[in-house]
Amino acid sequence: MELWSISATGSFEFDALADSLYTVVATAPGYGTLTIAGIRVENGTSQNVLFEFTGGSNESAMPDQPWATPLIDGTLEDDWNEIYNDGGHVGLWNLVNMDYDSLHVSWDEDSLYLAASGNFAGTYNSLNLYIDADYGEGTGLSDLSLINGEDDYATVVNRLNKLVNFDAVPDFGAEFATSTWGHVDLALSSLAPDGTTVALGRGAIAASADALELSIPWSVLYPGLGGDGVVPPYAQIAVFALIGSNSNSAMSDDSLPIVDDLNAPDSVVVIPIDEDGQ
Ligand SMILES: [Ca+2]
Ligand SMILES: [Ca+2]
Ligand SMILES: [Ca+2]
Repeated sequence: MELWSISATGSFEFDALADSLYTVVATAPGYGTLTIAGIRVENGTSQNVLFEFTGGSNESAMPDQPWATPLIDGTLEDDWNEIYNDGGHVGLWNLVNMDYDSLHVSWDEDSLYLAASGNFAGTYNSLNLYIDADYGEGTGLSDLSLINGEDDYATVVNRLNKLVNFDAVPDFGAEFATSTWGHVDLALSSLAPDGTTVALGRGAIAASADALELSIPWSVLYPGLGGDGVVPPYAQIAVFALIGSNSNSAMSDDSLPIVDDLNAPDSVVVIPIDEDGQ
């Protein structure tokens, strides 16, 4: 048997079959089994037999390519993949008071890893990241004003910015967020569509004067899939990052990605996780 293709549309060729009647049984992950009987091979003639899988679909897939397992320690090593760079854009709060440069991603079979680089030496502001686990579905929180919390910097939830509405990016809705303070007070929270937050105990997060690094296990990102490093077919993650202040009611105009209107961003950084659906 010669394997010609295993793509969405492909073919198999069986060579040198003796004259006979054949039955072919075919399966595809997530679909039913097809049995085609009565295929007659006679006098060396060739036959085309069409398999058409219908109904059903894959429920889970593997991330396309495990890249690396970065050390989450606040130092950006060279095993990250840069996915967005703001081209040297400096916000109105200038470099002394925190400024993002770039966003980086990696993953392995266990976790998704995200990092931001920049000038994070200032101690009066916070690094906010909003993470959409299923970009394209429009699920999650899109109006950050719904997040509960006081207008101060005492907790992650209080620091999460409340000024941004993602209505202009209808595919985006955040399921997770973090907000740092002083490079030490930082944690990941889940976000519900109504603004409810829950602190997450799993994953790692670290920050320094020039990098923020974090990990989220796939099992936390996609609890409905039961773990084991699986993701939804064609999964895309999206991220929006901003510099917040010592209250949740002010922010720098230096974000990832850079947008015209920080209160109503019209773009986010989209990260394809699975492109082959399996
Ligand atoms: Ca590191
Ligand atoms: Ca910048
Ligand atoms: Ca979402």
